[in-house]
Amino acid sequence: MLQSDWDTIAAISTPYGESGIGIVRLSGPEARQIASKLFRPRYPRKSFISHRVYLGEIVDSLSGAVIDEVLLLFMAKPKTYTREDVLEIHCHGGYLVLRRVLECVLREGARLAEPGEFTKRAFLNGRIDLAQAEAVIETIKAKTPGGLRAANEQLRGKLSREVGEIKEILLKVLAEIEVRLDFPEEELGDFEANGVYKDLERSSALLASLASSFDDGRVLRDGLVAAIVGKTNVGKSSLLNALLEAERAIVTAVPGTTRDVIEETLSLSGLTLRIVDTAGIQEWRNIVEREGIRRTKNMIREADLVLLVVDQSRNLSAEDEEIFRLVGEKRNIVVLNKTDLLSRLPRDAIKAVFPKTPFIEISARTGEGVEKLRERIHEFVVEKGMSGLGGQAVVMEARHKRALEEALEAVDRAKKETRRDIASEIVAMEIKSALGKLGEIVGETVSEDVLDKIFGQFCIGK
Ligand SMILES: Nc1nc2c(ncn2[C@@H]2O[C@H](COP(=O)(O)OP(=O)(O)OP(=O)(O)O)[C@@H](O)[C@H]2O)c(=O)[nH]1
Ligand SMILES: [Mg+2]
Repeated sequence: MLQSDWDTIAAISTPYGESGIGIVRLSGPEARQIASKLFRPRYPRKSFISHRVYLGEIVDSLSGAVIDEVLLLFMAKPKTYTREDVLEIHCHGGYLVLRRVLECVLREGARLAEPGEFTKRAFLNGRIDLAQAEAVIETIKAKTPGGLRAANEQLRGKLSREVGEIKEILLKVLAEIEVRLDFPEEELGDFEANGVYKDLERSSALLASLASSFDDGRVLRDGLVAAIVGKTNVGKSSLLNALLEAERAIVTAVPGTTRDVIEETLSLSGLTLRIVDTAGIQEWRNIVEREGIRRTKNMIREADLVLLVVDQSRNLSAEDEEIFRLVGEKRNIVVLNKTDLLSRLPRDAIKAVFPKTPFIEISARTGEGVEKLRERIHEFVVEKGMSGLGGQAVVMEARHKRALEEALEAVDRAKKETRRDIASEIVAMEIKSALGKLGEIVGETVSEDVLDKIFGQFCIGK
């Protein structure tokens, strides 16, 4: 569709509720005309100069009533968010005011925008690619400083550039192969074939590393998860409270106090750490407890870090051992709790199970050692968080990860095939398929329903 065929869309771009300012935004060919019908400038003028702000009133064209005093910002295409004429009416941020301004705008011929339609136009008009459009959602929805930074990098085109570099390599390879397919009688030599293989190897490595950055992306966006696990009554909930410095979880001397999973967040070095307190495990044969074991197992699997709590005032029991087994190789910190009580736990017994894991002695009751534990957790968070920032782009969307993996599979199949026959239709086909997958990320080759799904996640007015 040509840009000139598009209608003018309008929406309230600020959240509903009471606020100092609220904005009604318009985009499209009629924006300027609609404004001139509704807007009465304080200082009369014939036309709007682009990227200027005007003071005046919005007047209901039916009743002639003044709705609000506003600032009007007009931005002429193409230097706008959508690359169309864009108009912003900054009025007072009351729901009724905004509603009435919007109604007037719609009456003058604008259409209510669909969710994400402004950004969709920015994409369709070529101002941003699809990965950048998705970064707009990530930016709006970011809940952690790290997630915001990663979204910002993507918005500025970091991922798109890296995908573009891989595409360049693949296009070069494809050209090489197509020459051989077109001129089978020419002797093009083995040396070239070698180059093709190397290029495929390089793109395969780049694809693999980009795809695997999705884990870092998840950490940046959602924060790290630390699960507190251990048998009943060792002081898991007490530890959660000590870390949060708040009485969040119920603590009692009765084993089995915590029944459900409790989650709280702690902010460390710009990253969010979600701490999860779990139900302790006891009496293994009991049916309910078997459910407890299953849940603990899942928690351990999903966690980035396990805080394994052991009561050092008692010797190890079968339950402790079972939990050690569940934790296995998972990254963990062993927390020996209740140091205010007499020690009955030989430290060697812990070392024997976790020779490489550091252990920290604390008393959740007196607070002794808790700061040290917090430092340990902090080190872990920093180490994890840093791996996801700087250097390579971080993949934030599951959609991108899937496309990268599929491209990788195609490249690997092509690689295998080149070993047998460099001038092969199959190699060319696989490379084309990989290029198609990469095109999906930036939106060159993407279906209408994928677009609908992506822009449907936006809020109205963005
Ligand atoms: N002396 C001493 N008692 C502690 C310490 N930490 C916890 N406790 C006590 O141990 C008991 C159990 O504490 P919780 O924090 O409820 O233990 P939990 O591991 O969450 O227990 P469940 O939820 O039942 O699995 C309570 O009576 C706490 O007061 C500590 O450092 N020293
Ligand atoms: Mg508890």
